[in-house]
Amino acid sequence: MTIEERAALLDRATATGQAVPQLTSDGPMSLEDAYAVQHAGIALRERRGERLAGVKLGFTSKAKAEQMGVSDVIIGSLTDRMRIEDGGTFDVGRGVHPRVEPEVAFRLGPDAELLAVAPALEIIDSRYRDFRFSLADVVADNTSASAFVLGPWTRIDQVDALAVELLFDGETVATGSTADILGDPLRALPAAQRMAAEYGHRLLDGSVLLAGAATAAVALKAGTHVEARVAGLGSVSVRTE
Ligand code: OOG
Repeated sequence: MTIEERAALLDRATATGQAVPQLTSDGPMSLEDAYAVQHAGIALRERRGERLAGVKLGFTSKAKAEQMGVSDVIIGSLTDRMRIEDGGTFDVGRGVHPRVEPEVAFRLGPDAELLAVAPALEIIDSRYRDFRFSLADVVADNTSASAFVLGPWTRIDQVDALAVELLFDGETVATGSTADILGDPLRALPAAQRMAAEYGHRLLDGSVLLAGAATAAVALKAGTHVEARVAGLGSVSVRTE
């Protein structure tokens, strides 16, 4: 399969909610090719009118890396259509097998500097069967990006040891600390800059950087009030249907 054919396969899986076999089940794929597939998939979205809204990092925490058995930090793209308003709804039935993670988000300025920080929810949804993949597979699949929700923005100060909690209908389902994200989520910026330069992502003025999960991801089902609380930053929520 060409790069474009691989991107189209994953794009269709996203649209239909039908999982596909891992791309590497046919043989190995280089990280370069995997990022080429990711960019080709974003190009398909842009042709449909979606606009780049930012970037996300994956596997910045040990909990996530251990959950998925993959340890290198990866970068993916976010578009405006992936954004859900705080308190908005997410349709679980349109996904393959969506999961949610509590995160922190940064807003970037004109020189890719950090302007503000917010509590965030990221909904990830691997397009691969059984939510299983190699590093190259998940990179090609735009790092499982599906949707994201941003809470209120705060000026950045120190965000290195804030308690993070994920709640379903008011019950705690996962806890962690922002220290679990690269030791300090502020390290997400140099990490993103390095990876963006290496793999061809753009850190645009006013865009969002999702720093990666502070906990393992938790499977979503319909009819749940999902909330992330980050001490000192406040909370952000979404309702699933
Ligand atoms: C890949 C995305 C991981 C994170 O925050 O670590 C990620 C996946 O686990 O499907 O977004």
